[in-house]
Amino acid sequence: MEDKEISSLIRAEEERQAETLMLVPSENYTSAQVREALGSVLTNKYAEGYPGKRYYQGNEIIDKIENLAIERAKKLFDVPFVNVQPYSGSPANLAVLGAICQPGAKILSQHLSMGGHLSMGQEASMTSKYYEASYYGLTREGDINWQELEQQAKKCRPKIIFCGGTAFTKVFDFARFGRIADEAGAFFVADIAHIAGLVAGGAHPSPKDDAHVITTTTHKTLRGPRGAMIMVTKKGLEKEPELAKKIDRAVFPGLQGGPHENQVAALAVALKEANTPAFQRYTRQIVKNSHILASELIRYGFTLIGGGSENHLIWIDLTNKGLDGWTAAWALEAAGIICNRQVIPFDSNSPYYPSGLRLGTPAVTTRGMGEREMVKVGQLINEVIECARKMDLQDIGNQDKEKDQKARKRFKQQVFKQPPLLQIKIEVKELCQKFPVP
Ligand code: DSN
Repeated sequence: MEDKEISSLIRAEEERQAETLMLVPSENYTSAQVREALGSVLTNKYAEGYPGKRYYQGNEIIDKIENLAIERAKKLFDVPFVNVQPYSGSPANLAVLGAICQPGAKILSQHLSMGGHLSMGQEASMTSKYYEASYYGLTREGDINWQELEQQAKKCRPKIIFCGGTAFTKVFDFARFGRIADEAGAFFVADIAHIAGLVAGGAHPSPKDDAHVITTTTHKTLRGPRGAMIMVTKKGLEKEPELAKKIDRAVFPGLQGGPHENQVAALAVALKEANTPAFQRYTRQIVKNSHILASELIRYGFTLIGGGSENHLIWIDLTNKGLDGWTAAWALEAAGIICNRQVIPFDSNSPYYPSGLRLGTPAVTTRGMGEREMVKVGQLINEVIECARKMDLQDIGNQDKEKDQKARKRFKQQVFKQPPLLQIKIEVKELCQKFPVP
């Protein structure tokens, strides 16, 4: 590449990804083929509209690509309709809201602090300005609070009940969501962004018989490019025969302009990769790895929301460790372990300095790591947290903002110089070298 600054930064990021443990549960390593399609000439083309009905000339080949992506998605998820154009997960959920609801309509979703997603009517999201959202949460054990969900559904008679979001460690009971939505006369929209790969690979049940609409991003467990899809199920078309058309219209021209056809082509590649026995094995291994890592962390005295992990995701409540998610996440980064901090149910801290951490196994499993490595990763995480606990944490979390910020600045300066963390970083690098990024 001619642009030396950008090319050296891309190389540096490539190195960072290769030498650290990618434990953010929503991240993954795409195949070279996915990236080839993403970086192709397809990015040069405008294609507003849908296959066979474009507003620009020169779309004969683009139509074939988009049709392939649609057909592959329909086959993989066994649904009658898919829109592959949403730029990402939030616009996909907004398009569904636009297709089904009038402004001011009532919706019901998992609260942000309980693992729900912003785009489902959370206070900080614009969706809460256009739709009247109510929420349900989790129990202290990390289950869906079914009682609250049922009461809310009866009380507010929402147009949509969303399930899914960014943090949930159990298998979703889609049938129960479906029944509650049916009783309330609502559309059940299952956002499977996190678990789409697990669903495709058979490592998690599918919502196709219970939900009316399924939304998903395409870059998490599904291992495709950044992007999203909206699917309408048979049940959805029975409830509202025009639903597919409404979804198409809501995506374009309702919300978006020209689709990113390079992204659509890369998605088609990922969908083909996902429809293989190797991918099915991969998704089963993700779940196995997550279960083992969770069990190891419990053995080290970590409190896990949900008491373990039934999918790809581990949600740690750090309260008993005496440090917050921000502090732990920086210490882990200093040791080459990348995860993200996360609010926990009933958190008394803010989302920016929450009490929890979120980890996941999709990316390390892509590298070929298995049970033995998860035991090692658990040990390293514990060593990092033990080291961080011994550091100077005074005034971190102080109500006096100035004192808190000063203490956090000091911690960040010190954490990258801690000899035990530097030693763990070397161990992490050695482990990563044995499992190169494919
Ligand atoms: N940012 C995504 C995640 O990490 O779960 C959700 O949008």
